[in-house]
Amino acid sequence: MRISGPRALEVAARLFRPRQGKLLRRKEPWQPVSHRLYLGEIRNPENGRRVDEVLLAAMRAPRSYTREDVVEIHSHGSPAAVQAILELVLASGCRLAEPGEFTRRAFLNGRIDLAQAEAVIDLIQAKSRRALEAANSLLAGGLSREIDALRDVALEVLAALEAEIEFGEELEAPPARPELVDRLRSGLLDPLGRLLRSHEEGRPLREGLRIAIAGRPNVGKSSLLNRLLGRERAIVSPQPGTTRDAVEDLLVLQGVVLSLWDTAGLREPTDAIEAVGIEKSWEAVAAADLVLFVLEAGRGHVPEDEALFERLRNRPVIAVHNKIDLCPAPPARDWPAAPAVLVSAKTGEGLEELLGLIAATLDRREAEVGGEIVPNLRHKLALEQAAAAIAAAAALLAAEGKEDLAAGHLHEALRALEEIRGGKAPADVLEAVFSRFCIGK
Ligand SMILES: Nc1nc2c(ncn2[C@@H]2O[C@H](COP(=O)(O)OP(=O)(O)OP(=O)(O)O)[C@@H](O)[C@H]2O)c(=O)[nH]1
Ligand SMILES: [Mg+2]
Repeated sequence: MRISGPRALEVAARLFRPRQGKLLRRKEPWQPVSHRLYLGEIRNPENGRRVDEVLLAAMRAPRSYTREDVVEIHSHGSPAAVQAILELVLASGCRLAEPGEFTRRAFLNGRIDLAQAEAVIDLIQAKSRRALEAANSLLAGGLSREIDALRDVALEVLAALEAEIEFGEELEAPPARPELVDRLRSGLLDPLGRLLRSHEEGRPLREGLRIAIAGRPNVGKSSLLNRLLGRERAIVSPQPGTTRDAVEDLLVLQGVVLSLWDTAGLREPTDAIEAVGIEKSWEAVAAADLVLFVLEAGRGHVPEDEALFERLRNRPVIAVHNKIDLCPAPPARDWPAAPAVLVSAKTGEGLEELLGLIAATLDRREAEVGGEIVPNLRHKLALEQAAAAIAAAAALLAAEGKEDLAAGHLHEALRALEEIRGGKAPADVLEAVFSRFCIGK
């Protein structure tokens, strides 16, 4: 339990008795040393009854998470103990924190910027090693430093422009136009483009790679899902059209979360429910970063498969020839224009090779992203806004006499960049960020 605010220590002194407190009973009220862990107990001050044995730590302002006085109580954690302590804390003048309120205070008190506050949520929610790394780099201020560097360039060009607007005639050597335009391009637009690309390419690494398992009915899609997960997640049966609703589950590969979607077999639907299921299959395929297109090995090229593959052609696809245990001779993997693998969901043969192909997709992504810094959706929108404003400024600077307008666009770009760090972020942006937290963070 965490208490933050100017009266946090007072509340602690009221409810907590340190072990050695018996010896020091006269020295009231009790004053903890900052950043030291005390063993003791929480007592109900009304009747002196002991509620729980706890560890308590006080972090004095400004050396705390919120930069206010903070007290943390580590109880045994049973719902009853937590509830009893909570009631005593509330009766001592505290109120319940709102979701994300501690982090919001850390932001408002200037300990972290908004991008770092978001990193805290990412740390809490990280499902994989790669997501954890991205969150840590964000928390360490990686993105914030890049944004500052971009801001400096924009300010530098703006200062040159404004000097020209202000003292145009008196300046001995007004800044050369092509140089300013070039500075905007190489100093701002290029790095902005890189950050925007790493949002696109990095999303799967941070949030997970969405993989759809698709194909005709009965080719073994659900069996493949179960084999990949190592447990019976989806219903398997010899009857075509078994899977009706898309089934999702997670698997971690190379520190990245894979969210696997088993889908209804693709064919002419036989009833309304199946039709809805098949529609969902196509939605899963459209949203996927990678499609495992499952085929029945040894059946050759079935016309229906050709038609399906046609619709998948411009998506990242791996052709998975399943049921090779039924093939007397190794079948050809001659599926056009897609990496292919021969597997048996029944025996597990070829699974390693399939995982290797998926891992290669991840490696490609990782190489494309390059750095550690992966902007999130909010950052992306602000970066796009900044990029558009700078492009407009650069275009105006190519002609004479538009300095005022160009300067206006640069101011707009600066505002957009500052919103990432939270400097001038409007209230609804803050609301959106902190509402993603849970209580106590
Ligand atoms: N011998 C053999 N049988 C398999 C293999 N994979 C799946 N099967 C069988 O093929 C049948 C269909 O498997 P499912 O996994 O339900 O196929 P599906 O593609 O999910 O089918 P729908 O959900 O109807 O689209 C079942 O009887 C499975 O036991 C395999 O690798 N080898
Ligand atoms: Mg199925």
